[in-house]
Amino acid sequence: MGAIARAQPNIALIKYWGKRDAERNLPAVGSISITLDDLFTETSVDLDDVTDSDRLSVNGEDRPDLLPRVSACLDTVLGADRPRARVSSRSNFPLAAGLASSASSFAALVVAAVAAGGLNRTTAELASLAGRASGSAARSLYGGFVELRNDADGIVVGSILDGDAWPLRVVAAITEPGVKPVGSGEAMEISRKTSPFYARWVEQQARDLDTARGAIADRDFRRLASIAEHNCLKMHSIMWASRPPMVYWNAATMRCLQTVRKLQGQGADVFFTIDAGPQVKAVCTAESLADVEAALQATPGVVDVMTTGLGEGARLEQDA
Ligand code: 2P0
Repeated sequence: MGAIARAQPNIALIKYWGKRDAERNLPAVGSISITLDDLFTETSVDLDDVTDSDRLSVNGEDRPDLLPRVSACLDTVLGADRPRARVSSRSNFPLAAGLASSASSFAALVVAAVAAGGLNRTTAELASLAGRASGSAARSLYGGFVELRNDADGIVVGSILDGDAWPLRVVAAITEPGVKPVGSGEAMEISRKTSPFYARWVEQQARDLDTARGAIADRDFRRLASIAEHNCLKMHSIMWASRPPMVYWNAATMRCLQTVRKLQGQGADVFFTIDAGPQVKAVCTAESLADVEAALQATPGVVDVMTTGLGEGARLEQDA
């Protein structure tokens, strides 16, 4: 039995940073994201192979180093007595560089694994399963604007607005395509244990979520821009003040922020957000897109620019 699924990454506007339960991978805070369109991960899971161990290939290369997390996810989805699996995954954007590749990878993996195992799961159940593997992956089960909330037992995820209802654009400025030095799961734990700002971050998150939710409901770009930039810079401040400090930015990251500030000064509807990596994502309206793309392309140190709109949630492509 085999299945193929496709999922897109998502970019958090109000960020997930920190875990309340590392064992179950439950986030300490809620988050709000947008699911992207043109970037994707496609994953096939085959359970027919008569092998005694799982196998994983990523973009055509065997990756035994990434296998433990994938096998653990398959155990969660299919049970520990499941057949061994051959997993093959392909993404059309740089991996592990702060472009949310774990979100699209684990969302696609869970959808494909459930189908390959002949199981039926609701989208909410799929989101919880994906969240066990990678917190941000839970959000990639849904399209458009997505909120992940904490509840007593786990997480509740859902779409809060269709992408079509407010078709924003995202321009990702790649400043360094290499793999990041510290993975975000580990970095979150260092932040939780050592950053003097961490407790305040957790305390203030509900307010930031309320503001962003309201701005999205009203399609108020400036209000969303202001809270998203604030929330992003707060998250990075936690990391800068951790011990050891974690600074994901490089000189070009900073130059991109200056580019965005300059565009805002010229009246463009654009704001920046940065995840656990040096890339800058500029979120903008369709009217401002051409100016944003041109300005980021011309920013020294930017090696590539990728533009996308908002897309749909993870889905099954083929079930055999
Ligand atoms: C986010 N990030 O909300 C935040 C902002 C990065 C910065 O979620 O440990 O790979 O696998 O649950 O989902 C990246 O962390 O972390 C992330 P795990 P994940 O998008």
